[in-house]
Amino acid sequence: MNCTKCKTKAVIGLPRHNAAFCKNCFNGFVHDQVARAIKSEWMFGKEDRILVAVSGGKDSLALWDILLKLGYRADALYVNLGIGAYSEQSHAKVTKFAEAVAASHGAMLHLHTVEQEAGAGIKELAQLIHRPTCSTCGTIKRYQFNRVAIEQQYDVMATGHNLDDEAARLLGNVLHWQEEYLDKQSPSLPASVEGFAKKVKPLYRLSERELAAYAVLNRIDYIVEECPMAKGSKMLQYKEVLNRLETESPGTKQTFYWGFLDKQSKKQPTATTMAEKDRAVLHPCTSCSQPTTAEVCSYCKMMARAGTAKS
Ligand code: Q46
Ligand code: ZN
Repeated sequence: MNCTKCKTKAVIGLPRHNAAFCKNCFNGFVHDQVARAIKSEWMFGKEDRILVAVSGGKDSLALWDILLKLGYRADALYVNLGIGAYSEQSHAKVTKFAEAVAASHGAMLHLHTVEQEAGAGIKELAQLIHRPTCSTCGTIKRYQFNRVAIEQQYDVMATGHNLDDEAARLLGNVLHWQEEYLDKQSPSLPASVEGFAKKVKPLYRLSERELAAYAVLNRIDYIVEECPMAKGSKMLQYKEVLNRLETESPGTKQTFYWGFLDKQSKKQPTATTMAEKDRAVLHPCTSCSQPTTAEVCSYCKMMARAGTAKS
């Protein structure tokens, strides 16, 4: 198998693009897909400061690497969830990577430790407040990323969601007709109200397999294990189904998700209408000032409940 572009020996075949690439041309392909995503969705420019949400996994570390190599000003935030060996290992991978990019690009890493703030790791905290671990985790991560982005004056927050993540999420939203989620499933969500950071997903054009190959070829040392709490999750089931379809018909995930984005862009209420809707229902939390639909935001409620349960 030879590289479609330069005809030297290929290291990876991409059936959905009907192509194969050597390492250099594959890196070029990956960088090009990210650059196209940033441009077509108006994500950010060279002057903007970007905060990348990193977990120690391949996608988020690859995203940080790619943005820096493309010449963007990108720092990162890692939230240590306090899940035993998994968090210890992912924390170590992130720190090692951050030291390398601090030296080569002057980028920096912000850190938030759940145990330090809540007095318990994510599993114990979820038990204490009688909520599922992943929804507790989601609330904490969303809150902390937004807080750091706003407090440290980043222009935009970027996450490592890839094509597989977005296609699986779309399948879940369609299966349950979650219209509100469908409306907001976009690779670029504007900062609709003051106190909310703009959120973007620059990897939405690349598959999980392509990102794993990018990480390996570029010697990015990432944590291979998934978070142990993800076991048996609906998202993993949807990914499995989509993978089976993709094997039978390469390009299925892309057609499904990009097709959805194309239709959304035609019928989508404009960013202004979405912002108007948000402005009508959101106001500052009386405890921390982050925008919320209730009087007190769900993060502050959660922390208060954890405090009461412990005392
Ligand atoms: S939500 Fe759940 Fe993930 Fe948090 S506890 Fe792990 S699996 S990390 S995206
Ligand atoms: Zn609050």
